[in-house]
Amino acid sequence: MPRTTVAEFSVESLEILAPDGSVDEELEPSLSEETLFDIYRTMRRARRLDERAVALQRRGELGTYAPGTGQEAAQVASAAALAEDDWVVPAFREQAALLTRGASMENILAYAMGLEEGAESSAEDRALPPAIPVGSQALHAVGIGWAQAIRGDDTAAIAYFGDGATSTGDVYEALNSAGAYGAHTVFLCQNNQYAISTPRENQTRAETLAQKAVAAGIDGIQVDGNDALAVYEATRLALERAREGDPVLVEALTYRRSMHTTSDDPRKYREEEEEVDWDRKDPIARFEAYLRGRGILTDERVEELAAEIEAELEDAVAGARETAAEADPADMFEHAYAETPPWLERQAAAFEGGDADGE
Ligand SMILES: Cc1ncc(C[n+]2csc(CCOP(=O)(O)OP(=O)(O)O)c2C)c(N)n1
Repeated sequence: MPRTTVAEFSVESLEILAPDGSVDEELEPSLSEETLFDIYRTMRRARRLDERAVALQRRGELGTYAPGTGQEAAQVASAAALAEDDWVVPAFREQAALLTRGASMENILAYAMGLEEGAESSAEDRALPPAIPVGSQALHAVGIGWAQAIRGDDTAAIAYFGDGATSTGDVYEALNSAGAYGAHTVFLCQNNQYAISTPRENQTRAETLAQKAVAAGIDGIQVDGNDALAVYEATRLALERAREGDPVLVEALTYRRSMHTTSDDPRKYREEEEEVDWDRKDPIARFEAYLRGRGILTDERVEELAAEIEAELEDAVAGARETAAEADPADMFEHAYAETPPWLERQAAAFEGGDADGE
């Protein structure tokens, strides 16, 4: 039997806005000025929220926090492409996507303070609570997308995860089952170049992460994740396909400009030069240059917006602090089980009695 090529593949990459903000007019999506401004506004809100959250953590007011700084276009522009009745399935760095979805800064901060109340609006916003086990949420999004396929709904689910997650069994299984079941699922991989201290090059020998779709028989595309227009367009098209039962993997090339979490120091494993290089490709600066070029943004509007965001942030911090002050620490025993197992009851009783070790 002769040797023949039985399968070949290629991976496309999409960029619409160059780092200097100039646009490829042939590819430019026709978005209203209002939508464009909303995307910019939410990116700015997300960045300030990150800055404030890290400062609050340093003061001991927040638990561990994972900033999405640098990934605002990948998150906001993709979430902006969703329809209201689509579902969002986030990991732990998706504050920007959740803000786009309608979550309040106050709830996000409350959640980061360890308060369950912070996740309460999730169901209304059609967003699952953040998944901490890396990659697990990709399967949840397939479950939702499969249900949508069975029901014949014209909706989709989007799973957010990182480059590191693409090495997990859960993500491989999710990609494969989405293809096999025709799930209405879009996989939005934010390749931010690091999984804690593991650089992308050590993660896999695959040339792109988008090509991981190929073995699952589904479409994969790479997109400049710091280009809000390209992310929007790639996600919009992916969602269109997913609603028809053709799942898509989108690899958004971006950079985690800040720390992995507030317990990490990136200087231990990466060079300043690399960070400076990516600073030049900042997604907000690039989008701002484009909007200024189109006359949608002026100095005045940018200043007004900055003041609005500060006011929103102040209210959010005050609200989250108030919720935290009223919270009963014993609530931590309440949410994991429908019926509290005896060993947890013993711990709760010991906690109430002042014996924090619980045994
Ligand atoms: C199953 C599992 N293993 C390990 C961890 C510890 N952990 C937390 S984040 C992380 C790296 C995730 O990297 P990536 O998927 O690239 O996402 P990013 O943090 O860059 O957003 C690891 C290993 C975890 N949360 N879950």
